[in-house]
Amino acid sequence: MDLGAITKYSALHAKPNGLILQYGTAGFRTKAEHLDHVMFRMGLLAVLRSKQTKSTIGVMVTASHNPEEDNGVKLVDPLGEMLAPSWEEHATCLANAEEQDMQRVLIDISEKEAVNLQQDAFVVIGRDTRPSSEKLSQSVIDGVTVLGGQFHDYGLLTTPQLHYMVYCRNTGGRYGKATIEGYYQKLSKAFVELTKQASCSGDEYRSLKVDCANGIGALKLREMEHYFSQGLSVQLFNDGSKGKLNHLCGADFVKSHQKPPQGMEIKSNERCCSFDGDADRIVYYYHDADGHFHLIDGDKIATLISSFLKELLVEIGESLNIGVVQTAYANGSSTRYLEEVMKVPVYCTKTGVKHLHHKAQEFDIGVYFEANGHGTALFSTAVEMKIKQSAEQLEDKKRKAAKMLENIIDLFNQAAGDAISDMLVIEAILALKGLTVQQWDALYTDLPNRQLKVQVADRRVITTTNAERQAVTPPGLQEAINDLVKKYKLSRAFVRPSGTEDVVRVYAEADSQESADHLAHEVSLAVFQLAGGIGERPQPGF
Ligand code: 16G
Ligand code: MG
Repeated sequence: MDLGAITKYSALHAKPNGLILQYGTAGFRTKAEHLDHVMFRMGLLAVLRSKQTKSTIGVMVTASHNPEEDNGVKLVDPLGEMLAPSWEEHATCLANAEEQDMQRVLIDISEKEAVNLQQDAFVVIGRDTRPSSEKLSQSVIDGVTVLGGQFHDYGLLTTPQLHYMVYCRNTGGRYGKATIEGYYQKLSKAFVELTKQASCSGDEYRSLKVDCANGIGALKLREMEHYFSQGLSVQLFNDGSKGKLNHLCGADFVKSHQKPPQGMEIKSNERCCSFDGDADRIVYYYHDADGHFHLIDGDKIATLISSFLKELLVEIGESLNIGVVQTAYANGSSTRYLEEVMKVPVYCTKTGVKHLHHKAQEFDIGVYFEANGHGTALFSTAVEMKIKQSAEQLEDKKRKAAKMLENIIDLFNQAAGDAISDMLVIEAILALKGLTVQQWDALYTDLPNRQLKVQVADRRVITTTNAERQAVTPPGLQEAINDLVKKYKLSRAFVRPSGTEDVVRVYAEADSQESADHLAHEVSLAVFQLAGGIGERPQPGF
């Protein structure tokens, strides 16, 4: 380590005194102007992680669905996963070290993690379309180079594309080529082969409206479009040519406001979807003939995908273990449908992609989705081999199903939830099964639900267990929630401290919207009273 050079460069990316940030569920995220030192230091940390794992590490500069003025950064581990938890702690320590302590913290991390400093390091970098992203990713590069790391700057990429690049580079090209063309070709080839099998080929199945949140998804989808245009024609909205990133549009807006994005004309029964700002989430929706808006969220996406995979397995005659992973936010109707109708086992984990991803790896085929639209399907290597063999050996109908499954495996981004990849999977399944968006939506009816936020002095007073479905502290809170839930039919409620905002989140569902709204409000009051609410008491009405 050239300590002199580190000190010199670090001074050019000086940390504002007293600023404390935390590597949270999705890395660091805050106002862009506070992030320069964090970027430089994450460049340093990525080099150490790369040396330790003897693998390529990714650094993504994005703040996903946050407002345009924010930015953020996260590190991507060798197989495309989120950074290991012990390194998240290192990231927090390094980002918060005052200028004079930074070197010591860096040396501490290398010693604790037994990093061989002689080892080569390679880091790949991607960024979203925020005005601040280019300069911030340059600061990452400064950090990488001052520690002697090699790097490749991919420039503008969606978050899942960067995960894909990391995964490709660390698996000797077996997963795919680590270039943007490699990504487009791998996914499009699988998609076009799949949709060739579809007997329904009307325009209804071939066109889709996509709200790109005025973000990176628009650029990448436009580049990719002609690779798959035989199978699908996409019409892009909020493509960044005029509107502001994530403003009144995008998957997060549509999901949380339960209404269509601005800037998109929707005719009745047209299939529409929204990406978020870094294109790792997707939700679908449509207007019915009466002009009512219907949201098809991550739960219904998981249901469509896992049902289809299960049907294919039955056809091939393979009894592989398939599991669906959700969080406490999954609508109760989706869980019931999957368990009782589809007979697919469902598991619940804490919120945050890394928890779902980890759990999904336990199955031959693990499908995971958050209700907010982030998810994918993971296939174990053994399954992939088995399916490839079946596609060679089986006869006629079985062979066709095995071939489809083979294409589906290629079509999923197994390194991360990916709006583009998920979109193509969904479009292929709808075309193959001849399902309209309304028929898909009718698989089950969502229970009415409501989400609220409560301001408290310190949200850490709320601790939870049982995948966040029960509060352990403060004392009396869970008992209060239990009593409130008893008042309503088909009801359920839970509270958890947010990992990305300084608030407590409240979720309630019940047999009617009115009941869900009441229950959510009453639970908010209980949180306010028992967990140190600040500001105005929660008011009824939304
Ligand atoms: C982050 C997570 C997302 C989760 C959300 C919850 C990743 C990549 N992203 O955006 O999965 O749903 O946080 O936010 O893990 P909350 O803790 O504020 O409710
Ligand atoms: Mg995102």
